[in-house]
Parts: sequence; C-alpha cells; structure tokens
Amino acid sequence: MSEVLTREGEQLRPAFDRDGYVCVSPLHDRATMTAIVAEMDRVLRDVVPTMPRERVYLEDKDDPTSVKQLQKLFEYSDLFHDLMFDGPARRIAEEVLRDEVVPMNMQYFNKPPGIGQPTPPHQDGYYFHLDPCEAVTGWLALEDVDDENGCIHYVRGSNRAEGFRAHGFSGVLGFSQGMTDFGSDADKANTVAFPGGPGTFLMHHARTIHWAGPNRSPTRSRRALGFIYYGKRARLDVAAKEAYQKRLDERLKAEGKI
Ligand SMILES: O=C(O)CCC(=O)C(=O)O
Repeated sequence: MSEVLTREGEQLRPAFDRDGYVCVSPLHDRATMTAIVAEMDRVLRDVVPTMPRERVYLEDKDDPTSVKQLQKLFEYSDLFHDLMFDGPARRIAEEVLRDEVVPMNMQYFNKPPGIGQPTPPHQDGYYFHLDPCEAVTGWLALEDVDDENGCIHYVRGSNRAEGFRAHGFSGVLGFSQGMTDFGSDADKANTVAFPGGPGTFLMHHARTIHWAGPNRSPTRSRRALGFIYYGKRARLDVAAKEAYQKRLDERLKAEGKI
C-alpha cells in the first residue's frame, strides 16, 4: 500500500488520523472508470427493476428513473463484487484502520438533475451501531462533481472528537438521521469541499462529519459509489441495528417513500 498517496502526496495514515478523511485521485485509470460506469448503467437498466424495494430509493417515487440510492450492489455484479472485496478501496480501508476489514455495503449515490436533495450533515457511525466505532466509507465519483451538483464536504478533524454529535430524523430518504446542532463557527471554519472528476476517491472515518448540497444543475446528475467497511475489531450491536432498520423501513413505507 505504500505506493498509494493522497492527492496532496501525503502518506495515507497520518493524513487520515489528522483530518478524518483522505482523497486519492484518481483511484482508477480511465479504462477502468469507463468499465465501472458502463456496469452501473447495466445495473440501473437490467437489475434495478428486480431488486427488493427496500434497496431502491427514488428521489421522486412516481418516477422510476429518479434512482437516488441502491444498497448491496456487490450482490448484483461480478465487477462490483471484485471492487468491493478485492479492490484498492479495501486496501485503503485496511491501511487507514490498521486492521483487517469486513466489507459491509456497496451503495450507489445519485442526485438526479434539478431534484437531487441535500445530504444532511451526519456521522456514519451514528447509523452503524459499532463498538468501538472503527469503520470507514469510501466514495468514488463516477462523473464530475462540484458545488453545483452536490460534491461532498467534510469537517476536517471532526473524527478526533469523542462520541457523536446530536442527530435527529432528517426526513431525507437514504440519510434518515441528520445532525441537529451542525453549523458552529468551528464546523464552518473546518469545512472542506471535494470537487473532482470521475475516479476521484474519498474515504472517511465513521466519526467524520460530512454533508453535500442539493443538485442545482438542471442537466447533470451526480453519481457515485459508496464502499462501507467495518474494522474487524469493531463489534456490531445486532439487535440495536436491526431494530433501527425495522423502524426506519416501517416509517418509510408508511410515508410512501419506498
Ligand atoms: O453521496 C452523498 O451525497 C453522501 C454520501 C455519504 O454520506 C456517505 O458516503 O457516507
């Protein structure tokens, strides 16, 4: 792993420990990115219609083309399985967590043009129910991402605070919990935006605060893949996690959102 450096040419571990994230850009060469994007298009066209509805979130529930989030993508594609289980995202996760990792979820994150909602500020660990909270999420841009279509923002160093900030129901499908006390001077001063091209790869700790704006472009989507890995030493509170997921699915179904 020693040959992989951040975009600024730093070693991964010190950058990750200090900031709570790393940016490696590009993670894949152009040909690999073309193959990944083509596979995503195939999954959207051929597989999504067969997926259970709990795994398919739409931005507009009356428009099946407005897919905003998909879960467990590695179960539907050999290429995505290889990327999740045997690709550079896994090796970066092991490097920054200093542990073997358990591949947990591979997601599709889209903000459809004009209607893509903001991603509320949150800490992934609040959703994960792990002790210790040792997990990371990788995020691979499939196309140009910037302020207009909703690139990722991190609060630098927020990984180093103890525990989690306050979260509450956000009303945003796919990001049900958002921080209720976000926006302090320190939050604002330490916020860093991550625009980039296809192949730009981010990885953040599960305590790192992050968010993204809405998609204000009338024509461009904002497509990405997410890679969630738990550190092997992290213990999952299965009952708490399943109860949370059950409550969430029931609420989303009752509200007609899935
Ligand atoms: O794609 C986004 O807007 C947010 C993704 C995210 O929150 C995550 O990967 O943890």
